[in-house]
Amino acid sequence: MKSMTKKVLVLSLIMAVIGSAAVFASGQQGGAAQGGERHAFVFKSTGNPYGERQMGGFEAGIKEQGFTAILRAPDLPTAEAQIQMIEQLIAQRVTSICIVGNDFDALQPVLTRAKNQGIKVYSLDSSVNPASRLTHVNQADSEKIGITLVEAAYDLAGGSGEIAILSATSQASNQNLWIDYMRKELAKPKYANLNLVKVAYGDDLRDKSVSETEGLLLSYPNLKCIIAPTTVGIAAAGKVLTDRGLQGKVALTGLGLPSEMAEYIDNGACPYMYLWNPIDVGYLGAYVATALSSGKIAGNAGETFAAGRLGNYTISQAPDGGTEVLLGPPFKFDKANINDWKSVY
Ligand code: RAM
Repeated sequence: MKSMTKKVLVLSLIMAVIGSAAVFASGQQGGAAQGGERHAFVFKSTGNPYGERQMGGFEAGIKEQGFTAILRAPDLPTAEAQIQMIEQLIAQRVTSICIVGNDFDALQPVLTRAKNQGIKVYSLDSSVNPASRLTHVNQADSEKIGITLVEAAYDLAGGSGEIAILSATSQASNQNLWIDYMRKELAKPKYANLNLVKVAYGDDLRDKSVSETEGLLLSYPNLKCIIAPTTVGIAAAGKVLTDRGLQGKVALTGLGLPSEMAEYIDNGACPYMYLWNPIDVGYLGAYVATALSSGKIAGNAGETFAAGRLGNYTISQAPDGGTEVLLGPPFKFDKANINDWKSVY
């Protein structure tokens, strides 16, 4: 019995070695096209339902084109953890890497190495700097997100008073960009009586987001509104406000998943919020991957490609000097429509 197990083990070891040798050989011949393309997606961290939906959309888009999707996410949302994963993907000679960046600049050396080996590198959701990417899949116009969230806070706070932001990590480039646009908007005379007292960081971790919300309530007893431009943060804040019965006293808005926020929209803790379809963001990424690998696009502004059920897209100039593919406008969720969406994503 024991020697039988041993034989099986040895055999599977030999097969694994032959298997990896084959992958290595095909990679050396630029063989993604020969052995089937393998497209990788690296999200910010595990345990984020938004990230799971993005990865689901990516996988569906890659599979329906007949290729293999490799999905990765580190335990913690750090650049260091993503660098290790990208090193592994370079060693595996994947066809493309889609990175949801935990840092704008820190991934540049490893992503440059990937690009130099012929791997098509692009970012999605949370961008990396233009030198690190061929293009970026942007879920919605970043400036519009910033302006929209400030307008919502102004409305919910009744035009004046203290407001705070509950963000993801302090390095998350998507949240930081939205916050920059929020600050620009808040500088306008219309918002002179709205006072941004703090930007707190829950790191897209549920527990930390809960304690940061509690900290905001303790430090700022007159707080009128919390803007959470992260699905993890807004859900945590919704729970804290609900548990403390603060509906109607401290309003919550931001970017949330309908499935996680329906309860807090219904009970009034979050009168309304915004998002886009994370499944579609990932799905669009899948078509950027194959348009890059087939040479249909190189990532330059003006190039066009077809993205399956989503239709045609054109690459445009991004405000950061690189290029991007824009999915569409953010969508508003409130009591009137949340029940139609909570089972979708
Ligand atoms: C969180 C992540 C993600 C962001 C959404 C809105 O899930 O930080 O990157 O796009 O929120």
